[in-house]
Formats: sequence, structure tokens, C-alpha cells
Amino acid sequence: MSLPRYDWSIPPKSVEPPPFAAAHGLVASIWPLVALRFPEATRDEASLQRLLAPRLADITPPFEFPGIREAAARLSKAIDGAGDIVVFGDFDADGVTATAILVSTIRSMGGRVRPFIPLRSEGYGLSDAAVARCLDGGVPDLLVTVDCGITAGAALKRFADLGTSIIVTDHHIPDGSLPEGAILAAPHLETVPQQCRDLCGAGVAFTLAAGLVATRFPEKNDAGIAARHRLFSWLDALSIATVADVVSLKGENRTFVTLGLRALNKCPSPGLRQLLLATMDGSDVTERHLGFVLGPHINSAGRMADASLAFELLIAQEQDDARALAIRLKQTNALRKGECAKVDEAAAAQIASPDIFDKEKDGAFVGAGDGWHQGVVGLAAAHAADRLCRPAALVAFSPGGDIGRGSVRGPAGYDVHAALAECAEYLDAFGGHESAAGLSITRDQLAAFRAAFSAACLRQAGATAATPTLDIAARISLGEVNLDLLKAVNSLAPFGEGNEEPVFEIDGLTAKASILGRDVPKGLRLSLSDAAGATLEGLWFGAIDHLQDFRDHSRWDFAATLLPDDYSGRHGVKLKIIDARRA
Ligand SMILES: [Mn+2]
Repeated sequence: MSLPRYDWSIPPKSVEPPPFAAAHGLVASIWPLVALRFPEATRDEASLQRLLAPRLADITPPFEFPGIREAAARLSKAIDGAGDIVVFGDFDADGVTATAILVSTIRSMGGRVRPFIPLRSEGYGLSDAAVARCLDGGVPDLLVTVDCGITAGAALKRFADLGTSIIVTDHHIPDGSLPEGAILAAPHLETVPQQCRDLCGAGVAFTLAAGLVATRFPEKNDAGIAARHRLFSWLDALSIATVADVVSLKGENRTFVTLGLRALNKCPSPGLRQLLLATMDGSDVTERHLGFVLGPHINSAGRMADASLAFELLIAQEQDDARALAIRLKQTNALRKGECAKVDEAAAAQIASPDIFDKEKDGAFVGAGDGWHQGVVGLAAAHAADRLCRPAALVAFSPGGDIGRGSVRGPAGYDVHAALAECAEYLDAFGGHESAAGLSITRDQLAAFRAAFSAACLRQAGATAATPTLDIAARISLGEVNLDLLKAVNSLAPFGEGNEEPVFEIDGLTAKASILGRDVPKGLRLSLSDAAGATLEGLWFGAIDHLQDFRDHSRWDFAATLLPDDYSGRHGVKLKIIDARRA
């Protein structure tokens, strides 16, 4: 790969920080980024304080969210009237957490409530199969959907026709018509406060639970304080759902994740405490662990078998029960990894086989196999899309079966849903959105679909930029890379969707490169220095191919994030190189 790998998007115009910024450790070079990403925090010192140190009091009062007051009142009536309530959720981490928050809150108030989480084989949301199984358990007086329901008007009507009242809480995008006759709480509606527009399903469920607490315990007496304490004990699980569902980490979600991480590190719920003990080495939990350890474990239950296992873990009260569930969830995740590795390997073999995929000519990769585990084809498709920098579709057929179900994933810049729409004539069904979609197809259509989908993606590739963009937070000098800057950067965490870790551009450096890693080469170690005499070390993981580039004595511009350098007790900063170009 030639350098630079990215198109560097230059920093926003320099913005002078107000005097109060320095008092909070925000050095001048980070301020333009703060102003760009969090304009609401630049108004005055109190707003900035809310950004840097969110508190429980910063959570938006539930009744400011349209629909929550009505929904809470209806739920409260059902609790008082001993009506049968069903909370209808989803099998992913977000949906399971949403279900757990609401079921546990209703139970704590004495309500008669039953969770219903579809099986992956029944499909997402209120599918015919899931609705039928749900109704097998009896016709509820009140149905509350969480993380689903907003596009399920027809299925909801089946419940309504049986006399069930309906509350829909969902963060998915409505498809034109909203469910009729239901109380609706959905972040995409125009009247929702700006900071709540990106809530995940569990975030909306949490807001409804908060509304229920506010409805039934308007006063902060002992019972009211206890109810609020129980509510806030859900922030740990909510932070996992928020990161796992890849919603923006600004606004209310930033508050949720910051407070949730604090809870996970101090006083997690029994289930998450045992999951941490089973999966981590005792180090601090960070947002990375939410996305790469805890989220995948919670998700694995729904992928491999039944999401109820994750639900039971989240609502467990006793450490012993929680420990047993955490161990089962760890095993389930190991199973998930194994199945995923099998599909990864089979897909890699098909990528290497010229009659299935041509790296030079094909706009997409379409793989298929018998007996691939349905729960992991989406993950494997994402891996293939990452590797090939173009959309990938993987279709799993049951051995000897004729109908295959597949998952499609595409890198940023592609719209795989639109590409599937162009191939509709070869598909039994498809659905999803820009970056992720699902399909079903018969075996005899596979070859024709492969050709058509590849061509559709190739047309899209022509329209997307050849080089991906890298957003630069600020152009700084090597001498400005110090502990103060690192502290300022860290005060903007948690990083993730919508609030990526800041990347700095440092120009005109000389660089001496050596191989990083003693036995297995891991990348390059760069000794960097500038004309002013500043020196620093940079690590560039996985960049061994570029060793030769640094052999001559030219000057380089670097794009890098900061790394704490606590080696042998010395507190310093290193650069984690993301990209480089000749100055
Ligand atoms: Mn969701």
C-alpha cells in the first residue's frame, strides 16, 4: 500500500478557547475539536463542566421525551390493575438490555410482566413466527415493544384486534407510516430533545423506566430514593448496549456511557460483575471493553442459541446464580468465536478461488456454504468486507436445503441495501440499511445474484472516493505532544462512534525506523525529531511493509493519536502513528 493511506481532512479553522477552557485543562490545540464536536459545551463554564464530568443530574428528565408520560401512565395503570404485560424485545445486546431494564423495573413495582425475546431463527422484531409464539403464552393486556416495533404496524394490529393495548418504544427509523393506536416513544420524532435523538433501544427503555419511576414515586422519600437507585443501577448494562449498538457517543449517550463505565468499575450489577470476573484480568473497564469484550459476550447468546441466557445474566440478583450464568455466557462466546472462525476460513478459501472472486474485476464478494452457523455469517461478512474494502455477502444454506439466508456488510461509502434492491429479481427477500442487510435466496439463483450484486457494487465504487478520509483534529508541533495534551484528549473520552479518538498532524519530521516486536514483528518503531530539536517515539503497528520508505533522509508529515508511555514508571507520551506522507 502506498503512502499516505488516507486523504487527510485538514483541521477546522483555529478557534480561540475562552478563558475558562484552560481552567479545565483544555489546551488551545484541542479547542477547535471541542467546538466542532460539542458546540453546546462551549457556551459557558457550566456547559463545559457537563461535557467533561457528566452527572446523574444531567440525564434528561423522562417527561421531556415525547410519549414517555403517556406510556408511563398506561404502564402504571396496568401494574395497579394486575394486567398481564409483555415486554417484546430483540436478541442482540441492545434489545436484551432494553428488555431487562423494563421487565426488572416493572417487576420491582409489583407488575405482572413477561419478557419475550425472539429467536434468531424467527427473525428480527414482530415476525409471524415470533408473534405466534408470543401469543401462545396468552394474550397480554399491554404489549410494550423495545428496540423494535416501529415498522410493525400490521403485526401490532393482530395484538390490538385481540384487545391488547400497545406501547411502542423503538429507535429504528420509521418506514413512512407509524403504528396506529399505539403510544409511541421514538427518538427519531422531531419533537424529541436534540441530545436524545441518537438513543439506542435500551436508552429509550431506560427513559421509559425513568418515567415509570417518576410517575409512581414523584417524591424523593425513602421509597422514591430506592426506586431511583434501582433505576440508575441499570446504567452499567445501558453503557454496553449503547456501545454495542454503535450509536453516536454524543449528547445523552455520552452521559450514559460515562456513568455506566464508572459503575462497571466501582459497583457493577451481580451479572456484569461476574461477567467481568470471567472475561477480564481485573484491569479498568474502558469503552473498548464495552465494544470488544462485554458487548460480544452479551450478543453471543442470541447468535448461538437463545438470548434468554444474556437476559437472565443481566437481571440476576445473586452472585452465585450470576457466576454460573457468566460462565455459560463465556462458553457461548467461545462457541461463537469457533463458528465464526470456520466461516471466516471457508470464506477466505472462496475469496482465493478465481471462479468465485476476482480481486481486480469484482465489485463485491458473494460467498456461500452449507451448514454455516446462521448467527455468525454477519460477523464473517463484516470481516470479509473489511479485508477486501468492498461489500461482502455470505449466504448460509442448511445442508442439502434449497433456501439460503445471508448477511451483507459494506464499508462506508457503499449502500448495500440499494445494491440489493437492484438485484431483487434474484432474491426471495431482503432488508436492512446502508451498511448492513440480510437476504434470502434459492440455490439456483446464487450465480446470477453474484454477478448482478458485484456489478451493482462496482457502479457504486465508481462514485465513492478511492482513498478513505482521515479527520485531523489539529496540526501541532512535536513539542506540543506532552502529558497536558494527553490529559486534555482523555477528558473527551469515551471515544467511539461520532466521537473518534483525536488524530493530530505533525509536519516536517525526520524519522528513523526499526522493527517493533522482539520475536514476532508487530510494526515499526520510529525515532522522530523536528527542526526545533524536539524528539519523540512513534509506534506504527502493522506497518512493516513501510520500513524501506524510511531508509532515505527525507522529512515526513505524520498523522497520529497519543499513547501513554508508562514504561518503567516514567510518565510520558508516545505517538501511535496512523498515516504518513512525505513532507
Ligand atoms: Mn438497537
